[in-house]
This record gives sequence, C-alpha cells and structure tokens, in this order.
Amino acid sequence: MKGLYTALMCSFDEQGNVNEKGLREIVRYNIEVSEVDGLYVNGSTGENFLISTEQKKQIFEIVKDEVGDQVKLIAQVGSLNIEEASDLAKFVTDLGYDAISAVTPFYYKFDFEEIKDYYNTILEGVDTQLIIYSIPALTGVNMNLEQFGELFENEKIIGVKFTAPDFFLLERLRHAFPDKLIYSGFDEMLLSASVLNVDGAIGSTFNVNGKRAKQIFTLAQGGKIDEAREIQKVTNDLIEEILNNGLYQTIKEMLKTQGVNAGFVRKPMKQLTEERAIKARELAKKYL
Ligand code: NGF
Repeated sequence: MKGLYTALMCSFDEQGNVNEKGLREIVRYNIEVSEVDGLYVNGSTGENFLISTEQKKQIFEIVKDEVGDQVKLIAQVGSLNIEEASDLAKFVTDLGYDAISAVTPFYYKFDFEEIKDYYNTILEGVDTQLIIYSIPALTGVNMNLEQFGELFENEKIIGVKFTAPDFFLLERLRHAFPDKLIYSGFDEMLLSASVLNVDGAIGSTFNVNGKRAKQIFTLAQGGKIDEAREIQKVTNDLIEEILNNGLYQTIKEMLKTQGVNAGFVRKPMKQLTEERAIKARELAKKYL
C-alpha cells in the first residue's frame, strides 16, 4: 500500500451528473501518463461532499471496473451520516477495493470519544483496513499524538493521510508508529514529508503532476535531497499558480488540454472564467 496515490478528480457534466467516459479517461491518464501507484477515490478532490450516495457508488464502480488490479485503490467513505459511511465501506469492500479511508467527522464539534466510535462503527462487520483522513484546515478536527495512538489500537486502522503543515506532529507520529502507514497530504510539502520518511502521499495535483511528485519522493528516499528540491521548486511554481487560479477547476482544464474530458465542477463551486481557463491552458503548455 506504499507509494503515490492520486486524489482522483471526477468528471461531471454541466448538470452535475457523473460523466462516465470522462471519469474513465481521468483514470487512464493517471495510470498511463502520471504513472501513480494508486488512486484515492471520492476524496475532497473528487468533490465527494457535494454528491449523492448513488453517485458515490457509481464512481466507485466505474473506477474499479476501469482499473481492475492495475493499481491500488483506496475508497474514501467518510460521511457525517454514519449509516452511509458504513454502507459505503461494505460496498467498496465487496467491489474489491484495497482499503477504505474516512475523513474525521466534521461540522459539529465531536469529542474524541465520538470520533473513535465513528471509526470503530464504520469498521464493524466489514473485513477491510482503514486509513484515517486527517485534514484539520477543512474539518477543524485537530488530533494529538495520543489520540492517533488510541485510534491505531484498532488493528484494522492501518494508517493516516496526514494533510497538515504540522511537521512536529508528523515526525512524532512517524517515530511512535513505525508500522503504520503515513501518507503526506499536501503536495507542496512532499519533499519535507518525504525527508521524515512517510510511506507515500495522496494529492490532487498528481492528476497532472504525478511524474514530478514520484521523482521528488524517489529522490528523497534515495537521499538525493538537492535534486529533489529542484523538482519540488518547479512543482511549487505550478501549485502556486494552480491555487491562485482555482484548484480543482484549473486541474480539470489542464487535463482537457491533454485530451482528457475532465468536465465541469459541481455547484456551489463555480466554473473558470474564460480568462482563467486561458491561464490554465498556458500552465498546461508550460508544465505538462
Ligand atoms: O484539496 C485539498 C484540500 N488537499 C489536497 C489533498 O490533500 C486532498 C492536496 O493535494 C485529497 O487528498 C483528497 O482529495 O482527498 C492539495 O490540493 C494540494 O496540496 C494543493 O494545496 O486541502
């Protein structure tokens, strides 16, 4: 399960329906061009929190059907509706996904006992392994070392997708839990996280920048820090432009220049203006 995973985009049509052909093209591009080790399906980048349960299932099915056993698949099933999360966990396990992941429950201020119960409930009666999805900037949920340790006591919880700039906590986690899988979540911090010996990374920009990300990770693992830093610099030039222009929209527009029908974003996200679309195409020309 180690390595680089693309946080997969989904292609939607103008009405917000899943565009099956476009989704299959995004999957193929990631496998054949970006050459990532796996896909993280229905995460933030997949606009998961904007779609229905039926659409989530549709996407899980299409991706598994397109991938087969070519690369590893992690299914993000976390939801504020715990029955939905449990149902999706069973659904993807039956489909043959390699692991599940679940975002920490957000919006309401859940205490740690509630968070722990959420994970244990999702895993009840389902024969799979789970990766915690920790993204405090979006969820407001900050867990400390001891709390991660308590969650990790459940042997089915095999790791964490760590999307935070807290490198002190990341180092402490790595040191305390050498046998758990730690994935870096911020692509602009991949080199720094790799130096701390993470097992892999999961990122949105890998949809278009997967090759550079792989180089950063591999070079860092081999101790070639100067070379890795050069590539992280180019990567961050790109990420800075993408973030300024509109994250998911810009990645979609860049994919379109490569013949991949990445479609539209779902409301309430707004589409790119023509000016920003032109900028995205320029970025594709320069970086892809
Ligand atoms: O998109 C976000 C929101 N974070 C992603 C990634 O952590 C999300 C990150 O790649 C993800 O894995 C998922 O889709 O579930 C950033 O987009 C990237 O580093 C640019 O900041 O924070």
